[in-house]
Amino acid sequence: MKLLGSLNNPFVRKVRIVLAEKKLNVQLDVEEAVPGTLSVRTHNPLGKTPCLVMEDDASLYDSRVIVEYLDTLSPVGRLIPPSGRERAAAKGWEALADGLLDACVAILAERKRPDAQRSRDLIAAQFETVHAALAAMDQQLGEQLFCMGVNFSLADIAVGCALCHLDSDFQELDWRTAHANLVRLHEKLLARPSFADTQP
Ligand SMILES: N[C@@H](CCC(=O)N[C@@H](CS)C(=O)NCC(=O)O)C(=O)O
Repeated sequence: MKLLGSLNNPFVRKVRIVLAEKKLNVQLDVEEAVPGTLSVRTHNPLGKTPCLVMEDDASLYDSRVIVEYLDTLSPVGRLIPPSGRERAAAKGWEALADGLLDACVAILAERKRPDAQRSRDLIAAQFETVHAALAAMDQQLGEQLFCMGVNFSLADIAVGCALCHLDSDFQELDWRTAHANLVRLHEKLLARPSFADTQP
């Protein structure tokens, strides 16, 4: 198997952290992973990464599908609860963190447009989404050790990737002051080898 994706893509990082936590060895292919190019579209018609190319050349996308699959490959460190409300809750955390990242991606894309075409309203609306997601995550986490309570899970990985992305690409955004619970979680996550070894 190989994973198409770049080192600074937060969705790719989520997959890489899952691989590290599951002790699975999958090669990262950065060369073939320029988003929107023909080589990526050959494997993912949406032209996005991450994309996991398997032994028989079949491919999996997007990151949520990939990590769900990877979690089934090894019993080491189960990251997604097997069923029911717990499973839905973990996937809900992931949807929230990924939604925050989608808003970040939209802001960065808009900022790249020429000044005359750039929509300040769109950027403001996406920032509103980022702030609302941060508030929801901080409130849901409360004083728990991890997002799902006492157990580390995919939810923490997704939230950690979102927070790290804010630190790398949105340094002007002070997410720490109003979100003490997330600060505590973030510090704990950075101490894990899977996070430390995948720093962009
Ligand atoms: N929902 C997707 C999001 C992936 C995504 O947005 N990837 C971006 C990079 S951060 C991309 O490849 N964009 C290329 C494009 O839209 O052309 C996932 O979780 O995999």
